[in-house]
Amino acid sequence: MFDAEQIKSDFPILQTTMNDKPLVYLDSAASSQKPRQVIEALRNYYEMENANIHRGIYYLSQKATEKFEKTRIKISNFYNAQCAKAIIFTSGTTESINLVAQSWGRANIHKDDEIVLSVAEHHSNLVPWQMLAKEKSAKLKFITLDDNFQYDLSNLNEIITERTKIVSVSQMSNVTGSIYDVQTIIKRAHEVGAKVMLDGAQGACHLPIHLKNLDVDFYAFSGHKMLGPTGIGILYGKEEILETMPPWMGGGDMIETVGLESSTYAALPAKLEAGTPNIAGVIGLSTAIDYLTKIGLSEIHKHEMDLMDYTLDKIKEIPGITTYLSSDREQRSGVLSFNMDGIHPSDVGTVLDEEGIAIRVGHHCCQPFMKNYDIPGTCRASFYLYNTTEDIDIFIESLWKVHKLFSKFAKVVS
Ligand code: 7TS
Repeated sequence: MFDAEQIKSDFPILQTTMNDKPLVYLDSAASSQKPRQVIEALRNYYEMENANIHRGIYYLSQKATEKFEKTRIKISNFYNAQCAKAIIFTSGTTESINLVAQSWGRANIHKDDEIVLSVAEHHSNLVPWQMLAKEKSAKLKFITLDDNFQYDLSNLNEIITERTKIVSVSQMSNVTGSIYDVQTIIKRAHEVGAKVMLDGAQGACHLPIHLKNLDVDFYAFSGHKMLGPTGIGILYGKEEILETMPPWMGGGDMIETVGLESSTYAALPAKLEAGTPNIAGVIGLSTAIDYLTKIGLSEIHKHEMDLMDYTLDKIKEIPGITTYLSSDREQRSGVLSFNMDGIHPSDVGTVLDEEGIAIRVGHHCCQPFMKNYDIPGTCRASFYLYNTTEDIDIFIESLWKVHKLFSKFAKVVS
């Protein structure tokens, strides 16, 4: 039985206050909070087990190495990946995408080749490809959005063609929470021999994922959005593709033999993991996955959908609210972007902050998305497993306060 109150009690920060009000945290799309279990795992590692990995002959180093490598297997199983070797530790989604653009991209993208993205991408899945396209004189093409905040796939065969080398799109929007039909995109890309990378920064923490069934070539995500520490992320790649990729960064751990003039490289996954990795981050992420496994990603998604239904029911009573949301319930998640008529998103965020409510306002690192809809930004409330209907009640009550405050102000100035 899913019990959000019980879950919430595992998160120390959610027992604290912000501006002297109980904290209502509605910004999990930016970063999730961490349960006591994850914090304890980090503390235990630093207090009892801290050592570098893959190099020590002594007990502590071997223990740290074992925990580190077991986590790779755990992640592989949790997301139904091809194999543990296909899981590469990075610092986050951003680094994972840059790794693919710089390693696979530099080796495989040439003049006039086409890279397909969407207009809804986070800057992390836009800028690395712009840099590559500039370097290689390649062309960027974009999937647009329809009126329902979904990818417009009506002209997909014209966008993804024989010239396309890679398609890199997000699985779930961090602005609208839209769950996209990525299966159709993957199928079309593979028809023309292109690779597909999915930005799973939002998908990996909210949706049950079966990487093998998805048949995706690369998948990137961040530990900090799924109850884990900051600075740890994953790049999944099909083993046969990762095998062909040149190393991106050079250094310790990624070599087989080193001479003064040249070196040979280690096998996967070490080839793509130069230097001392974020060992504590991996150990914390391992505990985060245990926590998510215990609750279940399907249950978490269902809870977020229920919270969304509850919120939509109440928010529509407030005059002048515009929401940016797919009309089909099945294509939504626990992210709600909205604007209040005549009130700047920053003003909404400031009043909510005073009420102890954390939301994000602005462009959410998706400036082209905002340009597409000709808006300066949105207010965004995003839910996770620890949010309760009581959080939503406080949020809605505070939006009413914003509405009353600014309608009074409008009367004074008119
Ligand atoms: N892609 C998507 C879809 C994201 O939502 C984010 C972070 C990233 C990539 C980058 O992840 P990072 O962990 O490498 O930084 N999104 C947000 C957000 O919506 N608000 O703050 C960060």
